[in-house]
Amino acid sequence: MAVVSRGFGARRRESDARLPPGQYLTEDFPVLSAGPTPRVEPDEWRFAIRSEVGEQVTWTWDEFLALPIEDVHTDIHCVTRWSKLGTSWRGVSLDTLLDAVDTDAGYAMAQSYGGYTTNLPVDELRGGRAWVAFEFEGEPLDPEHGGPARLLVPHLYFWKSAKWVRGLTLMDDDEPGFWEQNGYNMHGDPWSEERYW
Ligand SMILES: Nc1nc2c(c(=O)[nH]1)N[C@H]1C(S)=C(S)[C@@H](COP(=O)(O)O)O[C@H]1N2
Ligand SMILES: [Mo]
Repeated sequence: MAVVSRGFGARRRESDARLPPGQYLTEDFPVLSAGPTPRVEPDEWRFAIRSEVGEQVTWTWDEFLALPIEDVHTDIHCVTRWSKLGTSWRGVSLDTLLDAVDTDAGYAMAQSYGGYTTNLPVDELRGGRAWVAFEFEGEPLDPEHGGPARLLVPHLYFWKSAKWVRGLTLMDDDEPGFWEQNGYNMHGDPWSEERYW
């Protein structure tokens, strides 16, 4: 009995340390979408990065899958206060994608099929911290969770991880995306509870 409760206590302390302030743990994977789920066939899918001077680089689905693919194990945190620990994804690093573009832009607007947008500092997309993910727990990403591909920026609140992402527009000046226009934070760090303005 003592061993069991000590083990449980140790596990709880470990997960508590990984839980940002004001968050609770969930084992589920809630679906949070502002509108209907767009259906995008892989042969219609494109991912495009447009630089601040209007130069554009575009990948088809096959070109995208030919890029270096990374396995990602990470915790995710939604501003509605659920966190999910130890999720597994596969995707292409934003470092790889941004290297294809000549840019000094400080900000990016992620654009999704269906019209969703969210803004992020370009620095937050670099350094092995952001991906365009197309697999979750070893399976193709469900349409409800953003399949065929979504942004994955797990060190920021999950609204920054645009589902059904179709590209980035790079910008010299920051501009608010969909939720940011409605009061969500321009940055969104869960560890300092940057939830709203
Ligand atoms: N295109 C799009 N991406 C989106 C959203 C959305 O409504 N549309 N919701 C965001 C929010 S608020 C969260 S918490 C996560 C939810 O992802 P999930 O549905 O896979 O849990 O997606 C984010 N990305
Ligand atoms: Mo969210």
